[in-house]
Amino acid sequence: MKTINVGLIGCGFMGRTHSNAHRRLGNFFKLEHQTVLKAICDFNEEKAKAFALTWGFESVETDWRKLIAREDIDLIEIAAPNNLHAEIAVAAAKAGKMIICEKPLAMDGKQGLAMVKAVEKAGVPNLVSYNYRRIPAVTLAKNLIDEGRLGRIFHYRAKFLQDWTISKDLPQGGDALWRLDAKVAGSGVTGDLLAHCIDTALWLNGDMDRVNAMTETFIKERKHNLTGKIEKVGIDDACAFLARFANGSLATFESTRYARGHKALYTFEINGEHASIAWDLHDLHRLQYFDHRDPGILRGWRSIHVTDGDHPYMGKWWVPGLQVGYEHSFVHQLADFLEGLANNKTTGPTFRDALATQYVCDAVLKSARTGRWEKVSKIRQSS
Ligand code: SOE
Repeated sequence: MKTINVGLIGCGFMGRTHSNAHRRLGNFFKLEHQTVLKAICDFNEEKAKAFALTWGFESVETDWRKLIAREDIDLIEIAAPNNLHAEIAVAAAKAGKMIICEKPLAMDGKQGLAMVKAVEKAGVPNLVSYNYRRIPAVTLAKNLIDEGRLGRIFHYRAKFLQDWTISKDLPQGGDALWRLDAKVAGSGVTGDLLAHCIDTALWLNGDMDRVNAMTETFIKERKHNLTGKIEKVGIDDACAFLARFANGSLATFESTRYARGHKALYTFEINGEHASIAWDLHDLHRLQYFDHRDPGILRGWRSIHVTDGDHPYMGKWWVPGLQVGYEHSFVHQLADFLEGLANNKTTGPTFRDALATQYVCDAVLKSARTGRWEKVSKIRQSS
């Protein structure tokens, strides 16, 4: 068995999802490679030490440059805030490290392109953590579409709704709330939530050509945790956009952190000539499927409980009927990445694939500013 030594940067929520994936992986997936949690890196040493104890990292670093310079590290995982992704990834690529980077790839397409060039020049395996692709029901949707069961696609509809920033007393910036600080996050719901919807959509439905968007910042000023001052809010609290795909289908996307009652309601529905599918993160182990070719008296929406051994990934877990959850999507992502290494196959979404998502986000934010339809810059997909 080959060993891959992991250096993880960032011990927030995403650092936990990545660490948990490494801990679960070997117990459930028989792979050629095994990963070792070699080092955790965070500028806050106390936090990093506590994290190392909880998750079993062998060592602690407080400077990501030192981590990248270590010869005993093979894979760098970037779970740090968005404004650090590019600098870390480019340095890691130059040092010849494999990279798994949290989403969104970068602050904007320009940074993203530099990252793609760096990993491709270095020839290092790379992956961006758009984890929802690896929910078994979503992978099943991909398989059904690729088999042609839906026929020509007419409509794609996606939403990602949350409600955690409604209070005007919530500050912006700092450790837990950097997602509200435009200088650190790049954008609001567009990069944080719609990026997930866009990644899934490009994967399931192909290239997007044009978008027409509107955004809103409902609370214009918030106290900044780092300066203690009331500062302008630069992120989009809500975003809705129309899109046209290259395959001729029409789409609507919506995301907000102001949908009272919704915590992480990611949903999509796709309507094709023969069949439709729908999925809902709050009921993530089910795929809704309607097939017009069923005999008339039996025609109706089926709710497929995606827990059978022949459903994607499910043969690795428990027994039919018993479901898995959010955290398993990170285990699946890691398993696919390592399987790709073993078989010399590229596993998406690569940096190049994630740049396509970044370009859609850029076009969405541009359209919200100009009030016009905007073209999406093109990049060749790798998967
Ligand atoms: C934000 O609340 C967030 O944690 C995103 O950053 C994640 O990417 C998403 O999966 C859940 O919501």
